[in-house]
Amino acid sequence: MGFGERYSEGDMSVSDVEIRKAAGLLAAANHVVVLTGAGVSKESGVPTFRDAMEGLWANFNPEELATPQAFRRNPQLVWDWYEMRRQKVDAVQPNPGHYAIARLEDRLPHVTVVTQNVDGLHRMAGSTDVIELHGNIRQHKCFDACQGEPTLIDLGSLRWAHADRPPRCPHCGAHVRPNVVWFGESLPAGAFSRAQQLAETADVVLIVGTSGIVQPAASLPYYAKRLGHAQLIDVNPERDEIAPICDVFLQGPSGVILPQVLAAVDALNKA
Ligand code: BV8
Repeated sequence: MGFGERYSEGDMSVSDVEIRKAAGLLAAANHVVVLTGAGVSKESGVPTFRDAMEGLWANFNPEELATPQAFRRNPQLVWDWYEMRRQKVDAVQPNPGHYAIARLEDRLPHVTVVTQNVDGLHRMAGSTDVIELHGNIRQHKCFDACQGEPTLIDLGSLRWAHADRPPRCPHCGAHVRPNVVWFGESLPAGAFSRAQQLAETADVVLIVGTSGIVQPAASLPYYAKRLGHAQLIDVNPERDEIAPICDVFLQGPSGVILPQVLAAVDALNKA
């Protein structure tokens, strides 16, 4: 869709006025934080966290599997779930929404991506300042953090029998696990505090593809609005928890909406 065409599907439509308002806020901004959730990767083919799980995982609840308790109880089951998701992520590419976010860096002075996603697609799309609040599914670490948190382990350097999965830490023999943040675990040291500091000093926070449910990530827009001076732009096909405090709500898929916003920023910069 070219700039100027309205995005509309069913009862969703985003007017040029809303696109231009969002572009005007971004074009005037010095510091921008882009807060993303699973929805920004949906058009790459990565199911969102709340999408129904399929196949043999259909009977499991992600929020129960993504916990240290589940891993202790059944390490092989949790390992297999992450291996399935990692293989899905390895097979996909960034979508136009990721690329539009990356290209904002060429148009604006300071852009930082703060993502809840573990798929690594923002960096793959070219974003250079990315805070991965919940870790990265392509990395692995020792479950006991025997050399400090995180004790990262190169899976390629290990040899183990498939039947004995998950593999064992070469230092201490504990299980190897994905380097992601599970429910009930603290976020990587410094990641959230930097994200919070950036949110409180941002001129604009662009919120893309998050239900606004998972804490503490979901608090960042509130910090930006109440402790800072940020204008908030929300991009989501559905009205999420954060939409009510936002200055602009662009209802639609980010892979369609964000390229239109980028085109509108360029049109303003040319004017
Ligand atoms: C913490 C990595 C402090 C793993 C994830 C009891 C004890 C301890 C803590 C808690 C507790 N009860 C509650 C909590 C807090 C808990 C929490 O928030 N729970 C929720 C369920 C209420 N948080 C934590 O535990 C956090 N840690 O609090 O530490 C602490 C420490 C110790 C003891 C006490 C306290 C850790 C949270 C991190 C969990 N790990 N990921 C993995 O991926 O397997 S979170 C996981 O959920 C994903 O990262 C994902 O990003 C996130 C879900 O959020 P979203 O990204 O928003 O995804 P969702 O599916 O919800 O929404 C997608 C959206 O996209 C939708 O709105 C949809 O409309 C939209 N969409 C769809 N298509 C598109 C689209 N948008 C744009 N374009 C499209 N095309």
